[in-house]
Amino acid sequence: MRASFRPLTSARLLVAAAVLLLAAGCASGPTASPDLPDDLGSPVAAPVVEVDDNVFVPAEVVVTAGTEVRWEWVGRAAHDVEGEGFASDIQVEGTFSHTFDTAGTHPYICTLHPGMDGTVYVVPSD
Ligand SMILES: [Cu+2]
Repeated sequence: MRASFRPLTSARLLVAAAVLLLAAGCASGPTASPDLPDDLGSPVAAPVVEVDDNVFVPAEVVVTAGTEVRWEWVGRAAHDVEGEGFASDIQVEGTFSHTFDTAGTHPYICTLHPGMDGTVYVVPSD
């Protein structure tokens, strides 16, 4: 399972770079669709994010609107999941789930650990 960590980190950097490019260059573009990166992969049907010690794995997930994302605590320390419109308890084990109904970019953080963050990209279900 650990073997998958490094590629995801690289992918995260690429996504961050893409977001910056979009922010810099597309301010006058069409506004019909949500502000999502162009290079998102295919949506995941039943995403599970591991809440490990000071990192969410994977840090980015892509889902279709209406999909429930589930976080599973696997580390030893206490963490939480907090974003706009959703927040878990601070917990050391167990799970938290949230259904994302609105297309767009949904960043979230662990409020205990600066730099421990993730993003849920929600694409329209059409
Ligand atoms: Cu944390």
